Amino acid sequence: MIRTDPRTPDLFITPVDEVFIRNHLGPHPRLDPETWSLTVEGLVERPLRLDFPAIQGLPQVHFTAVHECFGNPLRPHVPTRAVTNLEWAGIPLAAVLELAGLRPQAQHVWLEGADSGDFAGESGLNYLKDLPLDQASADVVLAHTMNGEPLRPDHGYPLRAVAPRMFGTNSVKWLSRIVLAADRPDHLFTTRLYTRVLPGESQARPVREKDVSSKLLTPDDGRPIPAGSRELAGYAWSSTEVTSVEIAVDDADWQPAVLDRRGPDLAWQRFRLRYDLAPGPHRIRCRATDSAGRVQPLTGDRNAVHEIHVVAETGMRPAER
Ligand SMILES: Nc1nc2c(c(=O)[nH]1)N[C@H]1C(S)=C(S)[C@@H](COP(=O)(O)O)O[C@H]1N2
Ligand SMILES: [Mo]
Repeated sequence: MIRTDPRTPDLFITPVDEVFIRNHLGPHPRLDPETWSLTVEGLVERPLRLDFPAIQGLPQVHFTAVHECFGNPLRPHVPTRAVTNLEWAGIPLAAVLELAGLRPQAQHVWLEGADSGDFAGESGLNYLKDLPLDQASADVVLAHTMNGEPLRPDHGYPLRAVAPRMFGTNSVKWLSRIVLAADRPDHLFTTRLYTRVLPGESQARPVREKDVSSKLLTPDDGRPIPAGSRELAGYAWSSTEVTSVEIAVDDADWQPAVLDRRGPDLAWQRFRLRYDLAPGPHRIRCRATDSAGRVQPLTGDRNAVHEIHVVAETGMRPAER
């Protein structure tokens, strides 16, 4: 099940009830924290089995980050725009790796969930992802809390990985096993699906860092609005900071919107532009650029510019939000 288009689009933090749920394999596991444990194995000095109190005893971190589904891995270029902004709490993966002690050959971190089932014609799969050790130990947090409440069962209770710079697919839910390895695992969700060829490249690479993207949330897509001066607004995000957002109404030129700075967390950034909407139908588009110089393509890829369609009406009472 994927839910998009939150009913409360102006909120900076997405309420848990509005967060999409994306499961690839069978019914999700119902884990009991009394019996659940996390094992850390492979190229480590001291293999570990940590229970939930042991996790809670480690130093905690809190942060806000965009949580975005890449979309259907069988159709990697189709936009789905399933995106939220969430507050997480948990422990840095680095703290667990330090407890276990890394052997010098360790290069990759494998993250495995407790769910299993079938996907895309393959059966008996576990949910498995992998990240390069340096990226994983710099960024990944093992989270037990979403927006100040314990993870709900659908979102990975009692513990999940959160890779804040990366697409949601890397944030393994119901985390049960961490393996340190010299190589990447060959698996449906690591080397066969969730890979793509980026524009201008010839080799497929794994789906990791988020694309530069943006979404118009105000006004409501498809709804009539009063003609006149209106605020056009939404959120932009990327794996790096977004440096500009432009808005185009109908065939007019792109105009720079006012854009909030990102701050220290990997949160989304609000943009807004006052615009005088003449009576009649309008197409409104937004396009973000990030600090790496990446720009949203006009069409043809999963982060293609977002467009909404509204009809501006005269004689309608303004109900500004
Ligand atoms: N164990 C496990 N982890 C998983 C998945 C899954 O199917 N199983 N789906 C992934 C995908 S594709 C996404 S987008 C996010 C969704 O997280 P959410 O359901 O909490 O929003 O979880 C990721 N982690
Ligand atoms: Mo996803």
